[in-house]
Amino acid sequence: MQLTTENIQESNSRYVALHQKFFATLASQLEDGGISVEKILSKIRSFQIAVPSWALGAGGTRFGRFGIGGEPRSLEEKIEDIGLLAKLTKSTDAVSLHIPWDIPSDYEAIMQLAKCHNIGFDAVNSNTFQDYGQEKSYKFGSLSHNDPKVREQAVAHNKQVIEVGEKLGSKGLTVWLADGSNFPGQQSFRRALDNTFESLQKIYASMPEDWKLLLEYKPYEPNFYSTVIPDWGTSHLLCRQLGDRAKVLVDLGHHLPNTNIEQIVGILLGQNQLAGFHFNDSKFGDDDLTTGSIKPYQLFLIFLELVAGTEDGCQSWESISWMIDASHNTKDPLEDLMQALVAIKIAYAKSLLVDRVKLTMYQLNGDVVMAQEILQKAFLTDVRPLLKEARLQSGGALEPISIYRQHEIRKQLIQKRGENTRATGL
Ligand code: LRH
Ligand code: MN
Ligand code: MN
Repeated sequence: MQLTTENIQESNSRYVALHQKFFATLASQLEDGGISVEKILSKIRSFQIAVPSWALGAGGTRFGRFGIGGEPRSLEEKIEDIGLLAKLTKSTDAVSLHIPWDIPSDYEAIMQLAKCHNIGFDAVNSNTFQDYGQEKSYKFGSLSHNDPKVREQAVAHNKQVIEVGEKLGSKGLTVWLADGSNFPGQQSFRRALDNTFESLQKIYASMPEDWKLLLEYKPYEPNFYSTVIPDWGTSHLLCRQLGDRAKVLVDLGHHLPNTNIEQIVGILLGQNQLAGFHFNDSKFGDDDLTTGSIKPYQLFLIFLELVAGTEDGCQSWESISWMIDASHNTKDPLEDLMQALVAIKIAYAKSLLVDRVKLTMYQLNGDVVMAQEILQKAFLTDVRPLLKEARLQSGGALEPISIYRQHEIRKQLIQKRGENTRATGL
């Protein structure tokens, strides 16, 4: 299963004439409006979003799982899948590993393979939300557990994850805690948080100097009454006490319905406290739906905060980590990831079109209508020709999903790996 550069060129040749027509029209419109298309293209080209190792197989719900066939059977095959995404989309250059799901058996070999596919290693993720044969159970928590022995085990696991990441060249540890309680009275909120802080301190202390700790929050699930780190405020509180290299990770699905996520992003960025993102979309909760499939306007507003905050010097663009965190019950994960990568870049490109000088002027003048008009003008621009041009310039596919289907990649994967393979993950 290899798509060659020639395959991509052949596919592109079918679409390029039409693309050039659309691109030329948009480019001249934008240039007339004083926007440098080349600057925007270069930003779109260089923006890369990591893919998590657990997004390459079919996810499931507690009611069941429907395999898609040809799912990667090993870390090697996961990297091959991401390599294909990278080749077609030119929008991802890293994998985020989850330990113990993805412990490499041969580090040299795995790094060599990743290099061949132009893939690096993003932040590593620890797992203290499942029992996978470790001595003590995480049924009643991990870093927050009442039993110091369980806490020690969970801290030791995180240290081991750091060691794995160090060998691969990762520069960050992502911690998501499932810890919490299912019923009132089950847990002391304060004791649980104090224990968590103490555990995190030990983990933070064992991180290399050039690493960052990305601390996730989530209001509920798998615990349904309370979660030890339920919101960005609690995550931020812990990060502030831990030190400069601990920052808040925003997973878009980890909010209660209607939360103003763009405001959270703006505030965190303003305080230099934003570690990065887990992109997905959500209708009700942590639905892990394709990024941009439900609330594309919200995603645009989030990117506007990011562009504004970084342009204003609150935090550098490079200091923020970008990753997709989604799970697919009904779609081919590779197609879904292609859709997500496009949706993220669409939101980014649109946010770059916002005339921030005028926006600030209207804000200062209290002109609510015109401020909104500025946002609408950018949001309603069809920026897809810009994304296509950026992909074309980088050697990617003009129509990634079409070429994937034309070459029947999933069918090939099923032939090679089997109908009933199951990727490790959620
Ligand atoms: C928690 C979460 C977290 C990861 C992943 C597997 O809901 O989003 O970011 O560990 O799931
Ligand atoms: Mn997440
Ligand atoms: Mn999640």
